[in-house]
Amino acid sequence: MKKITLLFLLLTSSIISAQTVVWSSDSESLTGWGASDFDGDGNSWGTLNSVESIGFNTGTVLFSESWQENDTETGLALTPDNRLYTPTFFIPETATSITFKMKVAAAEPTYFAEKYAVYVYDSNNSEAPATLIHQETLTAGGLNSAKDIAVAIPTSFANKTIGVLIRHFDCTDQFLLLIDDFEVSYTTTLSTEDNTLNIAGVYPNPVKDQVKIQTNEIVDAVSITNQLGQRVLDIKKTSIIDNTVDLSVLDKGVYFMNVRIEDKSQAIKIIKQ
Ligand SMILES: [Ca+2]
Ligand SMILES: [Ca+2]
Repeated sequence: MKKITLLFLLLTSSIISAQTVVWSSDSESLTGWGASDFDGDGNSWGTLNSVESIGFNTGTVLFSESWQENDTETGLALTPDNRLYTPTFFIPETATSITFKMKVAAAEPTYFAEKYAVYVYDSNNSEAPATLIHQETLTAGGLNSAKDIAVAIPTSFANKTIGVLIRHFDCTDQFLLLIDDFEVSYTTTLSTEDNTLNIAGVYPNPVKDQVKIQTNEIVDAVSITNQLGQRVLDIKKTSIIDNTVDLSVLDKGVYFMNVRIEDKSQAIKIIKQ
């Protein structure tokens, strides 16, 4: 019974609003990113592999240190102010809510008190101060401690090209702050004049080969773009049967599926296995 209610709610909300992922990254490509060693100690953000045991997905994560191993017994306590800048992206004027997500953890089960903050800034206005949207000191670390955070970006950033700044600071003598799986999305409220569809999603997602687009309308075309925005696959109407398309030729990874019905389109994030 609970399940039916939830499904109903999901369907209802998909009719009222549509969510678009404007940018996401699993840290595999750092094109467009920037890092700054603001405290000037020679240590800044870097990449690290194989931290699945902490709760991250396979592949690269980004790290910043508050302690470093050396040949003394106590190691070297650092006082980081390491700043990481995401690529910038445009949020349309029609956005009614904007959300930033990432996965975060401290690497060490005992020395976990890493402090970080997340800011948003207008990339075309260097005079404007960055807006703080989140900060915390982690209260756990090590095995399976990675957690997802989702924070609102003020809608005053709509109709602007914005960037996100992640700062590791105001902590010392712990170990590593780890972050990964970033996403910025926005919601627009649909009206009949909107150029957006209200497709509920695709199934299954993650996808191995065949995937069905969940809409009652007839899909006219599908194109697939990778995370760099490059178009990697075009599927014409004649190859779309019962709103189902074959993605078996795609390599594993994260893509956006752009679904077109008449003159409207919608992008849906998919994971290819
Ligand atoms: Ca990753
Ligand atoms: Ca530093």
